[in-house]
Amino acid sequence: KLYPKKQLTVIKAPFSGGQGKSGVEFGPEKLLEFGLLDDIKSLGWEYTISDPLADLDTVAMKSNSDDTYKNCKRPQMVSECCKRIYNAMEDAYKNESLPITIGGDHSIGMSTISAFINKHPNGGIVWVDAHADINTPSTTESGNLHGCPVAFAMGLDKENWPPHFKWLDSLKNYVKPSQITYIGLRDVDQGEKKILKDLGITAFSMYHVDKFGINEVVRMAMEAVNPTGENPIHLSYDVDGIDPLYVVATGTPVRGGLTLREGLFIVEEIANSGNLASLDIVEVNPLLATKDIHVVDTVNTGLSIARCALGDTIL
Ligand code: 5AB
Ligand code: MN
Ligand code: MN
Ligand code: MN
Repeated sequence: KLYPKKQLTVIKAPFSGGQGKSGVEFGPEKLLEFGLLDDIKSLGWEYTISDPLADLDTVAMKSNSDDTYKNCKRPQMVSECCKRIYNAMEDAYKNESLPITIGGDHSIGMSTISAFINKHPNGGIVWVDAHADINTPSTTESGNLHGCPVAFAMGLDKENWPPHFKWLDSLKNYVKPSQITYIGLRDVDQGEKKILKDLGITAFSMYHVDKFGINEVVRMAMEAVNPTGENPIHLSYDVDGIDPLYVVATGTPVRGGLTLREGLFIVEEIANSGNLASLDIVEVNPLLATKDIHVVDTVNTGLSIARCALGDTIL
């Protein structure tokens, strides 16, 4: 058992520099305001809170910076914040405390999956998302680093990395193509399709969910990244993997996504396996809603993901 003491660390990542819209930096506060800590307690877990960006004014950093490198936007602040989150993850693992990183935009995934793979070199990553987030500095058209975290954690296209990412380059392990799988894809850029294909990464799009059903897709995904059934799993959950019917308040919604139940089933199955080592819940943007109910739906979806991950069951 990975966490017999049922201790976890909530890592706050109120960060929006990986993309252009404002508001996603309020994701962590909203999840807390809607009762994340009460949910954790009522499921019998002890928590500590880690706030590695507390002394940074990331909003000011973002608006003041003309920090770009080639096509990549704000590499300096993304790198600085990701490095802090990497260290916070490392501390949590050291204390045998399950890290739950709450965002914030998905650029921070480069640090959470890197920390995971350096703690558990044989671990597997499940990335739930409408997007593959595997653009490199050469393929990204938007220049938004929340579309690139997987490529950085895999060490792809290093020749064109902004120099700020040296610390990532010096880590012992990169994520290998066999160590990551996707569920929920439906908006993948041409350059990303080529990378997924060339590297032979196992990916389950919405087509596969429709064709095989979510139960079989989760089984195949787990088999791909954890063939023995005994390795730790990191779950990186972009709430835009779920359909915008349920998750309106997010920066890059794409129609035709997972139903709420499909989205939660993935988490229930991974929790059931007993192998969940760490979790990210990202891209909740409470400012991107025209009605209060949109915020309520989206934040509650994030809370449901957390509860399922901690072993909550319907019966
Ligand atoms: B998210 C896009 N592929 O690179 C790009 O929300 C979208 O973390 C990225 O999944 C979406 O800008 C990033 C077009
Ligand atoms: Mn996404
Ligand atoms: Mn994402
Ligand atoms: Mn998004």
